[in-house]
Amino acid sequence: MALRCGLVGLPNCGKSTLFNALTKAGAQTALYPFSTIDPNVGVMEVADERLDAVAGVTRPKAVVSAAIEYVDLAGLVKGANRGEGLGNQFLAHIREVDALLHIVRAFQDPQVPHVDGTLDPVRDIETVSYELLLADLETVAKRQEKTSRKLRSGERRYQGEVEQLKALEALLGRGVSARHAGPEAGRGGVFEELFLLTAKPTLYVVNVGEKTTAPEEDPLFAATAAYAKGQGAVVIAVPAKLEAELVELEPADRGVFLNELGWAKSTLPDLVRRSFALLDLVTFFTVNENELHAWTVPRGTTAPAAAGKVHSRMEKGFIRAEAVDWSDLVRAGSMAAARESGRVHVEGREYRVKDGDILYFRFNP
Ligand SMILES: Nc1nc2c(ncn2[C@@H]2O[C@H](COP(=O)(O)OP(=O)(O)OP(=O)(O)O)[C@@H](O)[C@H]2O)c(=O)[nH]1
Ligand SMILES: [Mg+2]
Repeated sequence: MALRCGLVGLPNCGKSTLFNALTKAGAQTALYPFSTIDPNVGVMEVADERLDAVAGVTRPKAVVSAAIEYVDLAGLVKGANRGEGLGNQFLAHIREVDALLHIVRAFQDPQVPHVDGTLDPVRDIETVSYELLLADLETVAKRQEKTSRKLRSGERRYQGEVEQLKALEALLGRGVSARHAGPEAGRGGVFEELFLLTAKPTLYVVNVGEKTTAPEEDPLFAATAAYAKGQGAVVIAVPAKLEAELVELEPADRGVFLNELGWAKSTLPDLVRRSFALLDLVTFFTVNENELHAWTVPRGTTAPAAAGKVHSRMEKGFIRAEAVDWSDLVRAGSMAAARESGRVHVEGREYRVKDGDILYFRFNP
């Protein structure tokens, strides 16, 4: 499982520009064969200073970072739900991602037309959300038809599903995304089978111009941030074009270029970190003399399931795991020293993997 993030937004808001910046930034050290991936999918390695620290102690021959796949989607337009623009085919692509980066335009550029004529990121968020809501309402309606048929033919157990679908329909009808569903409409039950578009964790990315070096003072960014806050959503300002230019430079020249334009640092590491946080993932590491490898799993994953990420045989034959926090290993200086100081704990099948764990799996091969 590589985490998949889809870039959505109106045409010309800067999705492809940001995509290029993200995936080229990742390509520098990437171990992934880009040529075999769909041109609209790119892999970005996740920089993780814990990996460097552990590698300093364990000296592996290779280090494999965790990765995020970014999917550059076509621009969404009004009426996508009725098949306009790329319509339904496009909506199907959104269904396949784990999370959404919803990009809105806040940059001024007379050369780049805006589909609605003016700059208004909050309006743009609502335009796109409305299309996603319509698509979800259709999904719910289709399922309602099916469920009511079953109910009529006497299968009483579908009564609960009917109630849940009604509650979901009412929620979406009020313009509320499925990810904000309360207990009666969602999670669990039929909710999980619908793969609703508005159920996906969403991060708002405001594409500010390269001149907007203090985004919090920018009225367009501030308005978007206030809107996102009202939804409990995270928002981040990114100068997409500047980031795309930055990755074309030699790493050594980037700092100077940024500082000349008044930016302290690239915004991309923060964007990547937040994409990760959005899905509530934890990272664990495996290490041997050959390789130090970072893996990501949802919070709450048990030790055998984590072992299964590494190899299915490790999950089937799981016996126990030895776990040590990465910082304890670094402080101890070696695995042997960490064991001696009692930092390594033995865990069984019920253990839930913690962020930053280094795990050694014992298994029956
Ligand atoms: N000045 C400026 N121009 C930008 C910025 N970001 C994107 N652009 C320009 O806006 C135009 C559209 O950018 P794209 O990245 O292709 O937009 P998109 O969202 O992928 O558009 P579609 O694929 O048509 O939906 C291009 O000419 C970009 O160079 C920015 O931060 N500043
Ligand atoms: Mg594009």
